[in-house]
Amino acid sequence: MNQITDTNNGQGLFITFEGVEGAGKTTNIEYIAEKIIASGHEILLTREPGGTELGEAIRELLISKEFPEMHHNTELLLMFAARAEHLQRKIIPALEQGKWVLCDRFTDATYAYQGAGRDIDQDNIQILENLVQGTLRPDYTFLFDIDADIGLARARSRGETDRFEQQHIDFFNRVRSAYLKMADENQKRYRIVNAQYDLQTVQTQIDKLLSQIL
Ligand code: Z5A
Repeated sequence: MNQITDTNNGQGLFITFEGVEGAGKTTNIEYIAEKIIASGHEILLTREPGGTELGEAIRELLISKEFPEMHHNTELLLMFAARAEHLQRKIIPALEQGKWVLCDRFTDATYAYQGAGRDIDQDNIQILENLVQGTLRPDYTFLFDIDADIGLARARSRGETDRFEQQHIDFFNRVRSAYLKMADENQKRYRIVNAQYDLQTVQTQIDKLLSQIL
């Protein structure tokens, strides 16, 4: 049987978190998870690339500086290989059990990083999206929007950088613009958080946006 579900038929919600590096996704996803649990829902908190044993191994290949010259198509295919595993083993089963799936990055990251960042044709990304996901798409996407400069400075202040974080600022400016364009084109799905402020101000925005969903 084809394990790709055409739609999110369970009662769970599929929520993804996007933005340039250092925007605060990882920090705030925990905060959001606590709020959703407190409102009585079971959750699966996960991330991409990764989320399964195989996916995490693929993640290591992708972010490692061991392969600085990885071909862009290889990068694209590895992202979707990890995603196929993640969907079949974790995301779809959780949604079918009625859980809310909170995923730190998903396919919009592919459109932003491999599409706008690496200049891979969107149509080719869409072919892989349809192959791997069927018609399953996130119900909501929180975009943590921040100047790429500020986000990168935050990310780099943590210490060692990964293969992506070594890209030129122009790359991250293209990524940010691609996210803002997707948000504009998918206004029902997207919720934009201005991530430039201090954490408390960011979380006040999140509370407001979450109250529309919970
Ligand atoms: N990637 C891709 O190319 N294509 C794809 O399809 C997918 C991914 C799915 C790994 O992802 C890489 O994979 C990623 C894109 C690529 N590129 N890189 N690098 P990742 O999600 O693991 O990596 P990341 O986005 O770089 O994570 P990050 O740097 O940890 O960013 P973040 O999660 O948005 O930020 P954070 O960890 O919550 O916060 C960063 C620091 O800022 C931290 O020290 C916080 O304490 C601090 N922080 C957070 N919020 C604030 C506020 N409001 N004020 C001040 N300081 C703050």
